[in-house]
Order: sequence, then structure tokens, then C-alpha cells
Amino acid sequence: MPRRGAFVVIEGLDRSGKSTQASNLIQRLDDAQIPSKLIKFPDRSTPIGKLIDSYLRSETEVDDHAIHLLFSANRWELASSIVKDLEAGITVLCDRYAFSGIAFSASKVAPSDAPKPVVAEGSSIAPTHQTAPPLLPYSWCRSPDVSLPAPDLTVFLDILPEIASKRAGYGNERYENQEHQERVRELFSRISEEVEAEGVGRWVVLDGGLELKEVEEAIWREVREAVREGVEGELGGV
Ligand code: T5A
Ligand code: NA
Repeated sequence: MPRRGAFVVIEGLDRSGKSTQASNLIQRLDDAQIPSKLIKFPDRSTPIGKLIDSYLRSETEVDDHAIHLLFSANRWELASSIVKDLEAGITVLCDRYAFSGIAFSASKVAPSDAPKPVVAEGSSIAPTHQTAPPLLPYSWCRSPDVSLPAPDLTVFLDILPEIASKRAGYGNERYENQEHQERVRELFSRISEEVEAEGVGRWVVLDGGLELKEVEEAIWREVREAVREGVEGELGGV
């Protein structure tokens, strides 16, 4: 039986550079003659993925619970082929995964509940912001992805929403506004703590605001390591 491949996930806010870095990384793995495959979630090519695509472009309205379950189902559609590839010795690189699923859904608030400054007009006191209640409970958002194959390494490209918002193509899709992205960033931080506590692979935070080449080098250092380590261990579950 061949040594299994490493399961590597790239996560981050919208426009943090995930897809750019994922394709550079596949090239590097190729050059290093490490058999690898790139997948991306949402996979917009399947029937479920087409519905998700239409939702993200705001062409279709879907209940928040239902769309969350569809994002998860879109991962389950590919779960057995991910395991098969890993067992065949292929390193699987995944552009977004279950962590995006949790962070983007659990950060939703009703439009009317978006935080507003709470201070009387004309006051000299700096405004504070009320924390709006989430639309979907965090634990509910986690459950549909439980027991999906767990990554050996998750690279989180950290970027300030304000910087990401200045990058090309920002604002075209549903969640691309700074307030939502701020809440998503906080949730990713909570998820990273849980991943570490539960030992669901390694979670590495890299600065996605650096120059493209610098980010690429930093990712390569981590992935080279994971390719060496990952193949030794058993594949766990999310
Ligand atoms: N979602 C996703 C859920 O709600 N639930 C889920 O379960 C999942 C999986 C679409 C949305 O779906 C949500 C999250 C999202 O809101 P997507 O299809 O991954 O998710 O979105 P995309 O539009 O494909 O990708 P992103 O917007 O996230 O962008 P990327 O891939 O992070 O960024 P990239 O590489 O395309 O780069 C963006 C621009 O920045 C430049 C690039 O050249 C490009 O122009 N750039 C840099 N510029 C300067 N310095 C750097 N270091 C740069 N890196 C990239
Ligand atoms: Na992308």
C-alpha cells in the first residue's frame, strides 16, 4: 500500500489570496514531483454547487439553514473521493473547507440586527457597538460537517477586511462586505482554538497581506513539512 498523501486546506476571508496561492502551490508540488490534486469548495459544478453559486450571486434566495446544509452536502459529495485519493498517496489541496462553512454561517445576523452605535446624538463619548445575536447557533453550524476527513494542515491566510476590500473583484458576491467579514474573522479565530484543542490537524496563521511571493514561500515551508509528516499518521475526522 502506498504512503498516504497529505490533506492540506487553505482558508481565509474573501480575497485573502487563497485561489492564487492554491494554484501556485500545486505548481510547486508538481515541480517537486509530489502527486497532488486541487479541489475547491464550494464546488460550483455539481447540481448542489449550481444552487450555491446562484445563491452567492444573489440570484436565488434560500433559507439560511437550508443553504448551510447545502454547503456541507457539497463537501460530503466529494468526501469519499478525497479519502480515496489520500489513500492512493495523492496530496489533496483544498481551497476552503468545513471551517469556511462554520465561520460564514455562524457569523450571520438579521439585517435589522446589524450592530449600531449606541450613544446619544451630540455626545462626546466614543460609540460602542452592540453585539447582534447570531441567526444560526454555532454548535448547529458545526454539526453537519462532523466526521468529514480532517486536514493534516490548515493554512489560514489572515488579512484585515479593510485591506481585502481593496483587492480586485471585491463586493461582487453575497458576503463581501466589511462588517460580515469582521465577524467571520473572529469566528475563524474561535475555530482555530478548537482545532488546536481537539487536535484536528495543525492550524497555521500566515499574513495574507504580504507580497504574493512572500506568502507563497511561507506556505511552501509549511506544506513541505506537512507532506513529510502527514503521510505517517492516520487520517482523522473533523
Ligand atoms: N462559503 C464558502 C460559505 O458561506 N460556506 C461554505 O461552506 C464555503 C465553502 C464564495 C463564498 O462562499 C462562502 C465564502 C465566500 O464568501 P469562494 O468561491 O471561495 O467562496 O470565493 P472566491 O470568490 O473564489 O474567492 P475569494 O473571494 O475568497 O478570493 P481568494 O481566493 O481568497 O483570493 P484570490 O486569490 O482570488 O485573490 C483576490 C485578488 O487579490 C489579488 C489577486 O491577484 C486577485 O486579484 N491578490 C493579491 N494582491 C496583493 N497581494 C497579495 N498577496 C495578493 N494575493 C492575491
Ligand atoms: Na477563491
